[in-house]
Amino acid sequence: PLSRSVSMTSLSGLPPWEDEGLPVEDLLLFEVAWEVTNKVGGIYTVIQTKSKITVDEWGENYFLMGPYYEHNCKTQVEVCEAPNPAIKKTMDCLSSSGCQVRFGRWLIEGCPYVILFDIGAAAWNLDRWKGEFWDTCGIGLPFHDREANDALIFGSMVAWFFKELQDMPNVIAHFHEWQAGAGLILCRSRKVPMATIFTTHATLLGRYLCAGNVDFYNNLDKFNIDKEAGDRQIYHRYCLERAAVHCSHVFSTVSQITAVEADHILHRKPDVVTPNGLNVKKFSAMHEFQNLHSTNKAKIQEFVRGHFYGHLDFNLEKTLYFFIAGRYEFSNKGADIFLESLSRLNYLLRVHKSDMTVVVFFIMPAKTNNFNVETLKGQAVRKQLWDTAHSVKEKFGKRLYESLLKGEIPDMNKILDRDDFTIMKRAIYATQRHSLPPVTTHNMLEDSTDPILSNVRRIGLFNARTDRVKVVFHPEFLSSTSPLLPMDYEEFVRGCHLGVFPSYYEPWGYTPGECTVMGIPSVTTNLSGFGCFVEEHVSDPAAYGIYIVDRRFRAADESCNQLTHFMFAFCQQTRRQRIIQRNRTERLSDLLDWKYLGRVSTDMNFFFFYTHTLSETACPKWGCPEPEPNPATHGTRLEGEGTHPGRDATPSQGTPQAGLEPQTHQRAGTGQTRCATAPPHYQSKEKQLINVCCLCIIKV
Ligand code: G6P
Ligand code: 1S3
Repeated sequence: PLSRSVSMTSLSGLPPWEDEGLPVEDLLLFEVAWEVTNKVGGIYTVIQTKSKITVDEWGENYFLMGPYYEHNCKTQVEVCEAPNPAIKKTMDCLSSSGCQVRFGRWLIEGCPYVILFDIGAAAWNLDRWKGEFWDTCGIGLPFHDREANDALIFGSMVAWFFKELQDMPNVIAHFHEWQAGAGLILCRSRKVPMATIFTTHATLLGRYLCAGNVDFYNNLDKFNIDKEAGDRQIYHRYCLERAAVHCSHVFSTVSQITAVEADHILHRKPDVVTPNGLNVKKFSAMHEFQNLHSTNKAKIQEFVRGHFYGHLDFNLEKTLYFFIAGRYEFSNKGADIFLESLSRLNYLLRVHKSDMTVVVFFIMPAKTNNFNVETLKGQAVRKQLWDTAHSVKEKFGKRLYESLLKGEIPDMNKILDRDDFTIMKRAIYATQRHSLPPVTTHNMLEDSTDPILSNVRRIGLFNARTDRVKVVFHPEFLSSTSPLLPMDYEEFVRGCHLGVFPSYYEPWGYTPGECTVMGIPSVTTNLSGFGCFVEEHVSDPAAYGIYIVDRRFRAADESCNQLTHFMFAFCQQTRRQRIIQRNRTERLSDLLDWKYLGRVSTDMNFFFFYTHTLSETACPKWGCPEPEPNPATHGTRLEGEGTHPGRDATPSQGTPQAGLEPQTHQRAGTGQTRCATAPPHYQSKEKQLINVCCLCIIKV
């Protein structure tokens, strides 16, 4: 049992991990996820950004577990021997039975230890492990579902590892998402003495249902979930996910909205919500991120010069760059309403005779067959113009210099000779084109059925000269080694003006948060975990460059109008207003820092062992990190205090704005004042969590 080496009472009355007499150092924390060293989606970002604060807190006792892929390991991991003898012994035991397990340090901030399991090398066990899994929990996996089979191999190895790790008495294992779920189910069914957490970052069925154009949130309680999962041929995966949820001691998710979804779809209310954070790096000089915007925008402008060659009849100084990026889930990520709104924005800019142009980038990976010729030609033409201008400039400069040396002002009509004019004319002629600048940068394998391209055709946004909104679909993630747009994602975001993420299904959604910490305004929705979090914590998000589209209580058409209005208003801002807004946006970044949000996660882990000693007060010591208040909410008005002094002028109105107003600081009816620095959802969950964790200890 968990309590084996942990005293159940703390004489000092302090939370036990702060009582020096207790053997906290015996605790080992494992985080298990398919995306450890293996980037597929957002879970990689969660683990990678959280690792620094977790290592700071857990030191040598923290281990990540993931699948071994040779390329990932070679490029991201420094392989070494496990310093912990118990772990080494366990790994040797698995290796001697024919399984390959690697140990090393993941070369990211914090350099956490990783234990990687070679799925391919253990695949010969698959049939046996499938049989065991069936005998254990009655879940059968079809042979054709490669992902589910791999998840089972991974889970079986993880469970085997924990079973062998008998020398360590106090183990906490945190499993992420259904792909890691099999390990949890097997550990529990084999009665391995450990505490388990399961975090879902999205429900399988939720994702599928939303992608199918279902009115999801208004029908959460009405779905026949078994049937829906069966209809979509994911019943086995769904069973695996649901079993993991119910086997875990503590079940958590990343946002309140996904907590409600999980309650209906997985039939368990999460015990705690742990919002996703980021590893925020502050520049010592405030203007540094503004400079970065400028230099990175210049790189995007270079691309645009090439892509729109022959059609550059818009002013690049009056051009704004919008973008959407992420997994290519057309309606879940809101690309559908974005395109519709762009068509309306185009109309508005045209009828208002606006001199602004908007270039919109869609960065969503799809099946392609490399860059298309027209796009590559654009960059070649731009390069040729640059080379021509450069060589003429050199000649011009040399002749001017020689003339000045002789004490003469040269005749400007003669300083360039006939040849110079010829090469300049030829360069200009090369910019003629008989087609419109392409919408997509790549050869699409499913061009005729691709949802973005089909909708572009429907709304007619073909990059015509008269269009004020131009579209560039880049169906591949960005890379600084690309011959077309040589920028990595962070540089690209910094160079843009607005990120637009009008998601319908988004348990958290890192993209707008990433924009925020880089000082770039963004659009999100009240159906995304991030959007709800911001709505809860910031009193006027739009003034801080976070526009929240209402997709919950409005019809799609109304949401489109709202999004159009946000974008049109953004286009009407002056440069000065945009600069002020970026400053305000960047100021919100502390709110999203793991430094503060991480306390929810790490303290949750400690809870497994120590909850019994916590007094159920309104603000237990673990929840209130004073004297290190969250700067984003610190200084806000507490009950009975005066208002916070005004900050910058509002970009649109030029009037002073209040700071981040607390939503409420008093729990209704209780008269208890909530600590201004602790996240409210955490506070409201504390009692429930205490009960849950006490139960966990009893269960184990
Ligand atoms: C940053 C730079 C300024 C530049 C501005 C352009 O603030 O520090 O030098 O003028 O970006 O802003 P814009 O919104 O027009 O890209
Ligand atoms: C999921 O990744 P996704 O883009 O498939 O997990 C992310 C991390 O928690 C979350 O931000 C996102 O909303 C989910 O959808």
